[in-house]
Amino acid sequence: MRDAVTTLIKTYDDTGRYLDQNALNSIKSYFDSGLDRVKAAAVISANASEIVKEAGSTLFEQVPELIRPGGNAYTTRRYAACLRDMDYYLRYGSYALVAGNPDVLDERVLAGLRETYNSLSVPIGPTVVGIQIMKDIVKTKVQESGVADAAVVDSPFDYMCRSLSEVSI
Ligand SMILES: CCC1=C(C)/C(=C/C2=NC(=C\c3[nH]c(/C=C4\NC(=O)[C@H](C)[C@H]4CC)c(C)c3CCC(=O)O)/C(CCC(=O)O)=C2C)NC1=O
Repeated sequence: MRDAVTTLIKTYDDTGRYLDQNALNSIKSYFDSGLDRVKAAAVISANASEIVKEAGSTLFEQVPELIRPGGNAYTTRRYAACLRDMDYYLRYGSYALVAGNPDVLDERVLAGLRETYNSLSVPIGPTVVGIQIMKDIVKTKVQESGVADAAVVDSPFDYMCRSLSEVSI
Protein backbone atom coordinates (compact mmCIF):
# COMPACT_ATOMS: atom_id res chain seq x y z
CA MET A 1 0.00 0.00 0.00
CA ARG A 2 1.55 3.29 -1.05
CA ASP A 3 0.87 6.98 -0.80
CA ALA A 4 1.74 9.76 -3.23
CA VAL A 5 5.24 10.27 -1.83
CA THR A 6 6.31 6.63 -1.59
CA THR A 7 4.97 6.00 -5.11
CA LEU A 8 6.99 8.88 -6.48
CA ILE A 9 10.15 7.88 -4.65
CA LYS A 10 9.83 4.33 -5.93
CA THR A 11 9.54 5.56 -9.52
CA TYR A 12 12.70 7.63 -9.21
CA ASP A 13 14.62 5.02 -7.24
CA ASP A 14 13.82 2.33 -9.82
CA THR A 15 15.84 4.32 -12.34
CA GLY A 16 18.38 5.78 -9.88
CA ARG A 17 17.39 9.37 -10.53
CA TYR A 18 17.37 12.38 -8.24
CA LEU A 19 13.96 14.03 -7.85
CA ASP A 20 13.55 16.50 -10.72
CA GLN A 21 11.28 19.51 -11.12
CA ASN A 22 8.30 17.33 -12.09
CA ALA A 23 8.71 15.25 -8.95
CA LEU A 24 9.06 18.31 -6.75
CA ASN A 25 5.97 19.90 -8.31
CA SER A 26 3.93 16.82 -7.67
CA ILE A 27 5.13 16.53 -4.05
CA LYS A 28 4.36 20.18 -3.55
CA SER A 29 0.82 19.75 -4.83
CA TYR A 30 0.39 16.74 -2.53
CA PHE A 31 1.35 18.85 0.49
CA ASP A 32 -0.55 21.92 -0.67
CA SER A 33 -3.79 19.93 -0.90
CA GLY A 34 -3.01 17.98 2.29
CA LEU A 35 -5.04 19.98 4.75
CA ASP A 36 -8.12 19.96 2.51
CA ARG A 37 -7.83 16.21 1.96
CA VAL A 38 -7.53 15.55 5.68
CA LYS A 39 -10.50 17.82 6.43
CA ALA A 40 -12.55 16.03 3.78
CA ALA A 41 -11.65 12.66 5.28
CA ALA A 42 -12.79 13.94 8.68
CA VAL A 43 -16.13 14.99 7.18
CA ILE A 44 -16.51 11.50 5.71
CA SER A 45 -15.67 9.79 9.02
CA ALA A 46 -18.10 11.93 10.98
CA ASN A 47 -21.00 11.36 8.55
CA ALA A 48 -20.31 7.93 7.08
CA SER A 49 -23.51 6.11 7.97
CA GLU A 50 -25.67 9.07 6.96
CA ILE A 51 -23.81 9.39 3.63
CA VAL A 52 -24.25 5.68 2.84
CA LYS A 53 -27.92 5.74 3.78
CA GLU A 54 -28.66 8.81 1.71
CA ALA A 55 -26.71 7.50 -1.28
CA GLY A 56 -28.54 4.17 -1.07
CA SER A 57 -31.98 5.81 -0.98
CA THR A 58 -31.11 8.04 -3.92
CA LEU A 59 -29.78 5.09 -5.92
CA PHE A 60 -32.91 3.02 -5.25
CA GLU A 61 -35.08 5.99 -6.24
CA GLN A 62 -33.18 6.36 -9.49
CA VAL A 63 -33.03 2.62 -10.26
CA PRO A 64 -36.08 1.15 -8.47
CA GLU A 65 -35.78 -2.20 -10.32
CA LEU A 66 -32.84 -3.03 -8.04
CA ILE A 67 -35.09 -3.53 -5.02
CA ARG A 68 -38.07 -5.11 -6.80
CA PRO A 69 -38.46 -8.88 -7.03
CA GLY A 70 -35.78 -10.11 -9.42
CA GLY A 71 -33.54 -7.11 -8.70
CA ASN A 72 -30.07 -7.76 -7.36
CA ALA A 73 -30.65 -5.78 -4.15
CA TYR A 74 -34.06 -7.42 -3.53
CA THR A 75 -34.39 -9.27 -0.19
CA THR A 76 -33.14 -7.82 3.04
CA ARG A 77 -29.88 -9.74 2.85
CA ARG A 78 -28.94 -8.40 -0.56
CA TYR A 79 -30.16 -4.89 0.26
CA ALA A 80 -27.85 -4.93 3.27
CA ALA A 81 -24.97 -6.34 1.17
CA CYS A 82 -25.41 -3.48 -1.28
CA LEU A 83 -25.26 -0.82 1.43
CA ARG A 84 -22.30 -2.59 2.99
CA ASP A 85 -20.50 -2.41 -0.36
CA MET A 86 -21.26 1.30 -0.56
CA ASP A 87 -19.78 1.67 2.89
CA TYR A 88 -16.60 -0.11 1.70
CA TYR A 89 -16.31 2.32 -1.22
CA LEU A 90 -16.73 5.27 1.10
CA ARG A 91 -14.27 4.06 3.74
CA TYR A 92 -11.55 3.02 1.30
CA GLY A 93 -12.19 6.19 -0.70
CA SER A 94 -11.38 8.18 2.43
CA TYR A 95 -8.11 6.25 2.87
CA ALA A 96 -7.10 6.92 -0.74
CA LEU A 97 -7.99 10.57 -0.26
CA VAL A 98 -5.60 10.90 2.64
CA ALA A 99 -2.89 8.89 0.84
CA GLY A 100 -3.28 11.06 -2.27
CA ASN A 101 -2.97 7.83 -4.24
CA PRO A 102 -5.31 5.06 -5.41
CA ASP A 103 -2.98 2.16 -4.57
CA VAL A 104 -5.06 1.11 -1.56
CA LEU A 105 -8.12 0.90 -3.82
CA ASP A 106 -6.37 -1.39 -6.29
CA GLU A 107 -5.03 -3.57 -3.54
CA ARG A 108 -7.98 -3.83 -1.13
CA VAL A 109 -11.12 -3.05 -3.11
CA LEU A 110 -10.85 -3.42 -6.85
CA ALA A 111 -8.75 -6.57 -7.22
CA GLY A 112 -11.10 -9.29 -8.46
CA LEU A 113 -14.18 -7.19 -7.78
CA ARG A 114 -15.60 -7.22 -11.30
CA GLU A 115 -15.27 -10.99 -11.42
CA THR A 116 -17.05 -11.33 -8.07
CA TYR A 117 -19.81 -8.98 -9.20
CA ASN A 118 -20.21 -10.78 -12.50
CA SER A 119 -20.43 -14.15 -10.82
CA LEU A 120 -23.17 -12.89 -8.48
CA SER A 121 -24.94 -10.85 -11.17
CA VAL A 122 -24.37 -7.66 -9.21
CA PRO A 123 -24.95 -5.00 -11.88
CA ILE A 124 -21.90 -2.79 -12.36
CA GLY A 125 -23.63 0.18 -14.03
CA PRO A 126 -25.87 0.95 -11.02
CA THR A 127 -22.92 0.37 -8.67
CA VAL A 128 -21.00 3.08 -10.52
CA VAL A 129 -24.06 5.34 -10.30
CA GLY A 130 -24.15 4.68 -6.55
CA ILE A 131 -20.49 5.64 -6.15
CA GLN A 132 -21.09 8.84 -8.11
CA ILE A 133 -24.09 9.73 -5.97
CA MET A 134 -21.95 9.17 -2.89
CA LYS A 135 -19.22 11.41 -4.31
CA ASP A 136 -21.73 14.23 -4.85
CA ILE A 137 -23.09 13.90 -1.31
CA VAL A 138 -19.56 13.94 0.11
CA LYS A 139 -18.61 16.98 -1.98
CA THR A 140 -21.62 18.94 -0.77
CA LYS A 141 -20.84 18.14 2.86
CA VAL A 142 -17.15 18.93 2.39
CA GLN A 143 -18.04 22.26 0.80
CA GLU A 144 -20.43 23.05 3.66
CA SER A 145 -17.62 22.35 6.12
CA GLY A 146 -15.66 25.23 4.64
CA VAL A 147 -13.09 23.41 2.48
CA ALA A 148 -12.36 25.82 -0.38
CA ASP A 149 -11.78 23.24 -3.09
CA ALA A 150 -14.13 20.28 -2.62
CA ALA A 151 -12.83 18.85 -5.92
CA VAL A 152 -10.05 17.19 -3.89
CA VAL A 153 -12.68 14.57 -3.14
CA ASP A 154 -13.17 13.54 -6.77
CA SER A 155 -10.21 11.39 -7.60
CA PRO A 156 -10.70 8.26 -5.41
CA PHE A 157 -14.38 7.98 -6.36
CA ASP A 158 -13.68 8.64 -10.04
CA TYR A 159 -10.92 6.07 -9.90
CA MET A 160 -13.24 3.36 -8.54
CA CYS A 161 -15.89 4.21 -11.16
CA ARG A 162 -13.37 4.08 -13.99
CA SER A 163 -11.86 0.84 -12.82
CA LEU A 164 -15.25 -0.85 -12.38
CA SER A 165 -16.43 0.38 -15.78
CA GLU A 166 -13.44 -0.92 -17.71
CA VAL A 167 -14.41 -3.58 -20.21
CA SER A 168 -12.62 -6.81 -19.48
CA ILE A 169 -10.88 -8.44 -22.42
C1 LIG B 1 -13.45 -4.22 1.00
C2 LIG B 1 -13.53 -4.76 -0.34
C3 LIG B 1 -14.75 -5.61 -0.63
C4 LIG B 1 -15.73 -5.37 -1.55
C5 LIG B 1 -15.83 -4.20 -2.46
C6 LIG B 1 -16.66 -6.48 -1.50
C7 LIG B 1 -17.77 -6.64 -2.32
C8 LIG B 1 -18.66 -7.74 -2.38
N1 LIG B 1 -19.98 -7.59 -2.61
C9 LIG B 1 -20.60 -8.81 -2.59
C10 LIG B 1 -21.97 -9.08 -2.74
C11 LIG B 1 -23.02 -8.17 -3.08
N2 LIG B 1 -22.91 -6.88 -3.49
C12 LIG B 1 -24.15 -6.36 -3.75
C13 LIG B 1 -24.30 -4.99 -4.21
C14 LIG B 1 -25.25 -4.39 -5.01
N3 LIG B 1 -26.33 -4.98 -5.60
C15 LIG B 1 -27.02 -4.07 -6.32
O1 LIG B 1 -28.04 -4.32 -6.98
C16 LIG B 1 -26.44 -2.71 -6.23
C17 LIG B 1 -26.17 -2.10 -7.58
C18 LIG B 1 -25.17 -2.95 -5.42
C19 LIG B 1 -25.01 -1.97 -4.25
C20 LIG B 1 -24.66 -0.59 -4.72
C21 LIG B 1 -25.10 -7.35 -3.43
C22 LIG B 1 -26.62 -7.25 -3.52
C23 LIG B 1 -24.39 -8.51 -3.01
C24 LIG B 1 -24.97 -9.84 -2.62
C25 LIG B 1 -25.17 -10.68 -3.86
C26 LIG B 1 -25.63 -12.07 -3.57
O2 LIG B 1 -25.13 -12.69 -2.63
O3 LIG B 1 -26.51 -12.53 -4.29
C27 LIG B 1 -19.59 -9.81 -2.37
C28 LIG B 1 -19.86 -11.31 -2.29
C29 LIG B 1 -19.73 -11.83 -0.88
C30 LIG B 1 -20.68 -11.18 0.07
O4 LIG B 1 -21.91 -11.16 -0.19
O5 LIG B 1 -20.20 -10.64 1.06
C31 LIG B 1 -18.40 -9.15 -2.26
C32 LIG B 1 -17.04 -9.80 -2.08
N4 LIG B 1 -16.23 -7.32 -0.51
C33 LIG B 1 -15.09 -6.86 0.03
O6 LIG B 1 -14.43 -7.38 0.97
